Amino acid sequence: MSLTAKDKALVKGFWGKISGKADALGHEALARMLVVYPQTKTYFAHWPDTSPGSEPVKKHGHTVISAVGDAVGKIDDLLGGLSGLSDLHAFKMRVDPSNFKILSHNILVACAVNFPGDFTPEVHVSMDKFLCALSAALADKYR
Ligand code: HNI
Repeated sequence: MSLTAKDKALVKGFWGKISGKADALGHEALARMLVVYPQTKTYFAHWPDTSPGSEPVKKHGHTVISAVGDAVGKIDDLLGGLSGLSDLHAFKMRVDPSNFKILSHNILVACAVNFPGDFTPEVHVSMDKFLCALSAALADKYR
């Protein structure tokens, strides 16, 4: 299921509208992932706090959503563009790739909650396809 030119245009258009508020989106997505899927907390056991609004969750929400924004810019070559990040998740953090789907789901929920006007069903489909492609690229170095 590859991204069409229309998907790419919708993703870039949506991101262009929301990028000024990306940190709030990143925080909401990460905080929801940690609360709703508590098994994901095992990867962040070295943080002093994993609750919504805590400093590490805010900081890492920024890190993750900046990387997603960066990936929007690399939408024509996600495999190449994300290979370094894939290496890190596979060999340093050792994140089970099934978790990429969980975070993607929470990013979509956060988009819907924060930007109900811009997050139309059409944008929803294209963002879902984009996050699937991003997750596949992140999982590429695992084997
Ligand atoms: Ni992820 C670190 C991006 C999904 C667990 N992660 C990062 C960094 C970026 C990043 C960027 C910083 C890397 C560095 O040190 O240079 N992560 C992303 C993106 C996604 C993602 C774009 C998917 C959309 N990561 C996940 C998931 C998990 C995860 C689903 C686990 C549930 N990531 C981590 C952990 C770290 C991390 C753990 C290290 C964090 C720290 O503070 O030590």
